[in-house]
Amino acid sequence: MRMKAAVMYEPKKPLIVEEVQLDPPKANEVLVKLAATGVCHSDVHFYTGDLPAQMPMVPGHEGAGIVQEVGPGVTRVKAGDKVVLSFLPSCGQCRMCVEGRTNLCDLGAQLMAGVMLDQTPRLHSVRDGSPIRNFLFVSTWAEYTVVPDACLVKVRDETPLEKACLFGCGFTTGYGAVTNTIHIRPGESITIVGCGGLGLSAIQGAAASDAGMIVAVDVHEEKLALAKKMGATHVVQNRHNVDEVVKEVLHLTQGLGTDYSGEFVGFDQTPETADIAFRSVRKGGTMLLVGVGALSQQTLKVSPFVLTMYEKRIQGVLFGSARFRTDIPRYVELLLAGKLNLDEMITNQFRLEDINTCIANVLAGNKVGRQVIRFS
Ligand code: CXF
Ligand code: ZN
Repeated sequence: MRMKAAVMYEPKKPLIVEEVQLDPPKANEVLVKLAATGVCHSDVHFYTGDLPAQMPMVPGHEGAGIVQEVGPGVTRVKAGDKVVLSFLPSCGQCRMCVEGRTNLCDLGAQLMAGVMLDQTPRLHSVRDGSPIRNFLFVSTWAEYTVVPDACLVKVRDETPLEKACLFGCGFTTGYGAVTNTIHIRPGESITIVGCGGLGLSAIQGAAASDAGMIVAVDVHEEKLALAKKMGATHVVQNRHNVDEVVKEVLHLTQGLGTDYSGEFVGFDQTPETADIAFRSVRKGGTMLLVGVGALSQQTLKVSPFVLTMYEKRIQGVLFGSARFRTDIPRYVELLLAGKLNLDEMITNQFRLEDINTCIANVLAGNKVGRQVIRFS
């Protein structure tokens, strides 16, 4: 079929929204009509070349839509089902999947290959049939996508897909970091550095877990205001002075630091933001690294002496340690019960044609919340 997609031909060049050819689903694949897709900061890493991408490519990895057609062997979903996509596949059979750590499924090794699990493309140029790479198996900046059935989960018919698309990356990553990776307990404290999509979701996870002190740190006042609405108990503005921010967190915690901290910044991650998280966590505490920085950036400069003397832990977090097939339907329940605040996280809605504006907004770094593209 022919459909409209945003194609990235070169790093740092505007994407072209144009007709492309999409092949039908093969075995264990599903054709999905996208209802909405978010613009995640990681997409922009590939646009800038901070993370390597093969082009031409259709980016986007935070999507939700409706199943149109299934290939042979697909049993999990049928045409008409609402689904949320997961950019990380889960085969259900490898050791990590069987152990319940499905975000670390072995199929993830092929994540950035730009082709489907059988090594072939589904996207082609309408001009000469040449292949267009997919992005993280899901390529959601398009009207339709063909994805492995290892990369989606069915959700209830009542699910508002224009919100639930955030469960495909940002929300699940932030909320899961706090509720899955560390299982924050009632009364425990956390410093959340970065109050974009990830950080605001993490704050909601901490508040839902009855955390004690939830300290939100960001450069932008607007984001701190939003952080308060999501449940932050304290906010500290980062005026690009690490010592000042850390001093404030220590002051709030009688000189100890919080039980946990996390770097949720993502695209704008710097040695300073990582340092704030590392220095704000108490002795014996755990610092999470959640936002994805540029491959070339060595943002974490840690003194082994300090690490040892204070027995701090540093923990990476991929997709909020999600078991997406059970976590995402749970998040849908919370959403339908009015227990999540996605409305205020989604500050802007766009059309696919606006994709270059969305990217410019991420690059400008001062926009509040998540940008969502709606297809209908
Ligand atoms: C990223 C992780 C690194 C590869 C691209 C996707 N996760 C979420 O945005
Ligand atoms: Zn993402």
